[in-house]
Amino acid sequence: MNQTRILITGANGQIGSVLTQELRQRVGANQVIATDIRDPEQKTEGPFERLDALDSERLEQLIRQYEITTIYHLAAILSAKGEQNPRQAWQINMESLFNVLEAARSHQLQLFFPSSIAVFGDNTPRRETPQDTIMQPTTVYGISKVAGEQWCQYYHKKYGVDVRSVRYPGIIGYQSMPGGGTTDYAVDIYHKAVLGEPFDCFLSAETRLPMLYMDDAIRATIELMEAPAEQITVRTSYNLAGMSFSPGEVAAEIQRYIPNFTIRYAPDFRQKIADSWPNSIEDSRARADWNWNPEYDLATMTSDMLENLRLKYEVENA
Ligand code: AKB
Repeated sequence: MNQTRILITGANGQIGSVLTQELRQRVGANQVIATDIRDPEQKTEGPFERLDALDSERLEQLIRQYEITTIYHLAAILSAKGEQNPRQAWQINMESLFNVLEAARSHQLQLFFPSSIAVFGDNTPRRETPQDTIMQPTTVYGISKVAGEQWCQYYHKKYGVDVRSVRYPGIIGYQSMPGGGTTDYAVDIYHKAVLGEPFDCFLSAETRLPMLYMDDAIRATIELMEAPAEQITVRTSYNLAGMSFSPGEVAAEIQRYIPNFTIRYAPDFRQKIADSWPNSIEDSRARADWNWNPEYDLATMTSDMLENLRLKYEVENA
């Protein structure tokens, strides 16, 4: 059997940077090729290659050079940023997906494609949103994820590509910063709290959204990819749930540790996006097929976030 050799696109991003580290620990630093359109801010152990995910020739060259067996395709334009230039977001998200799907087909690679709760829209049932339901998204990012899921299933059915996917909710972690998403506030708020600053929230106090702690998100991704193929019954994308909370609820949880923390609400264009997304997600297929089970809730996540961010800022200021 070929040794696992992994290529990650968007490896400098919020999820990509943490996933790269975790995979390197599991399979060896040199077995994981981190790629991104920009150089990383900090050098990490293991190979890094510049790759614009739109450049199929360079992708092909790296796959051959490193004898890649698996791709995690994390490069994408997210929901809020995508609305600033919808055509460009569509082009980047779709063309880069075609590049990795084609590479997976011709080299028989395993492929991970991140979908999102953004596939749902205004007329989707909001509470406990089911796996199979109405998907009429309101953002170009959401449209690209619905189309992407369908293309993944197509490549699986037509060409036998082993492509797997989850619909990520908002991801919260202390290790990295998100960029261009609607759920980004839920990371920023912890940083401001630890720095002793007030937080201006671009969503209203009661906007409840599905969220997932980074540790759970990374574990879900790897567990899905490592599950036996016959257990994978969904080749579009799995619903995935961790917790749900609103800005008001997370602020109250933070105030248990930092009583003088303050939050002000100034909803902007992202409010409309958030209002079109589910409040909570029903993820029984992921639980049944590959034993998904989240470990963190709002309370345990908040305690871990605050502890780790305090350490991080202490080290930086030391
Ligand atoms: C975003 O807010 O755009 C992302 C997502 C939910 O996919 N975090």
